[in-house]
Amino acid sequence: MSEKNETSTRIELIKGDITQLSVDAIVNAANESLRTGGGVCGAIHSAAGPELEKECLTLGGCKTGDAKITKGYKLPAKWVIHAVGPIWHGGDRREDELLAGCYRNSLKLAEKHNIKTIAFPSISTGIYGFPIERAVKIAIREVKNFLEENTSVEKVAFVCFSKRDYNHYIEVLYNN
Ligand code: AR6
Repeated sequence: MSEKNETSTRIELIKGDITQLSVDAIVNAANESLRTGGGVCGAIHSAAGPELEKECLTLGGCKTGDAKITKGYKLPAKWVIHAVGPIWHGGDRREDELLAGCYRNSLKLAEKHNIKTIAFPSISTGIYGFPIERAVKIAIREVKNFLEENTSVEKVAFVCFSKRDYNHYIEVLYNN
C-alpha cells in the first residue's frame, strides 16, 4: 500500500454530533476567552457539564490559531482540544494561515498527550463565517500533511453537522 493511501485510511468522515463520539479527543471550535458560546462550543460545554468551563477559565485564554487542552468531563471523549479559529473578514487578515494553525496546533497537542483518535468539527465555518469550501481544503491539507509525518495519531475524523458540509468534505477528500 502506498504511503498516500495509508494516510487516507486514517481519515474518516462522519455526519453527526461530535459530542456523542467515543474518541480520545474532540476538538472544540472555541473563542479566545475559552468561555462557553453557541454552535458546537455550546453543545460541547453542555454535554461536558460546568466543570469544563471551570477548567477552561484557568487557562488564560487562547490566541486565534492556537489550541489548548482540557479533560472531557461528562463527554465520552477523554479530552477536549479547544482551537480558536479566525473570524472571517474577507480573507486578507491571515484567516487561511490562522485556520491552518488550529489544525496543526491541535494535532501537536494530540501527539503530546498520546491521543490516538481525534475528531474535528468544521472550525470557523459557522458563527465565524469562514467560507466552507475554502476551510475544508485547508483542514484536509493540514491533516494529511500531519499524518504523513506522524504515526502516533492513528485516526482523524471530520465531523459534519449538515449534509451540505458533509458533501463539501466528500468532494475534497475523494474527488481529488
Ligand atoms: N457537532 C458537530 N458539528 C457541529 C455541532 C455538533 N454538535 N454543532 C455545530 N456544529 P460554530 P465557529 C458545526 O459556529 O464558526 C461559538 O460561540 C456547525 O454546523 O460552532 O468556529 C464559539 O464560542 C459548523 O459547521 O464555530 C465561538 O465564539 C461548525 O460546527 C464561535 O462560536 C462550526 O460552527 C466559533 O465559531
